[in-house]
Amino acid sequence: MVLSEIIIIPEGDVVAFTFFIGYMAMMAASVFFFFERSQVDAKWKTSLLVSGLITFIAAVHYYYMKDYYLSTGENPTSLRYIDWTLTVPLMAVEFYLLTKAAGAKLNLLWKLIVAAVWMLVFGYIGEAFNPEGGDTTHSVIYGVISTLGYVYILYTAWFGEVAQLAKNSDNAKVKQGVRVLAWFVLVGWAIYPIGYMCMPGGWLNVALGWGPQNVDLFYNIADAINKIGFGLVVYGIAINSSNKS
Ligand SMILES: *C/C=C(C)/C=C/C=C(C)/C=C/C1=C(C)CCCC1(C)C
Repeated sequence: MVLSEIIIIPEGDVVAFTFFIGYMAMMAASVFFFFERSQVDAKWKTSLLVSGLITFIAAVHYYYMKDYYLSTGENPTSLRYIDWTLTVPLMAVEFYLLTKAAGAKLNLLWKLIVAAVWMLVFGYIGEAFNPEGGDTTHSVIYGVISTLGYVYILYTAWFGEVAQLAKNSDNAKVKQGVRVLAWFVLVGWAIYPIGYMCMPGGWLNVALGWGPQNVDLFYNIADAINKIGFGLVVYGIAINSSNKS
């Protein structure tokens, strides 16, 4: 019989620590969102289901990412981007579900998903194929192309269709909630490019000497804020506009 190795957190390894905490937090959040579905009106149950799926998918990826990081000491780039490619479109679904009652059409959802996939595919190319030796050209070019997708989503949430629909919504909670989610996209999502720039040769790596382990540190912090926080905002809207006790 082969006993699997015991995985421990090396003392002082902050990144490993955030992988473990991230895993547990995503798990706990999923349980919370799934159970709380029974407390909201029927029309909000899908939104809570999606919140729970986002954190659950992340929890499974964190389970594998922490092992990958502990056994190789490297960034689990592929796992990270698979996670995001599933969860960021689900966040677009949250925007769509919130604004649907105010008239959102399916093509809004598709535009957000295409922008998200654009952002992530080019980000992945920038990160996974970053040449060794500190040449910045590659990561800058793909980082900029990726940012176009990000800016599109940001624009849609603040001024474009999502913002307009929320404005027309007759539910004050939806109005407020969409505004809060737009802040998440502006501030919470902006943490990711900061992590990206800590890659070898990245601007923050070169200018401030922030090493590549900070890529995961920023991504883990950002994921906790954005996935759990975003879900809690949706939960807040749902519970406050439900008639159930
Ligand atoms: C749950 C995961 C989320 C919300 C992931 C969001 C990821 C981003 C907003 C990533 C953005 C990037 C850029 C804007 C440029 C550099 C490359 C990325 C992919 C890190």
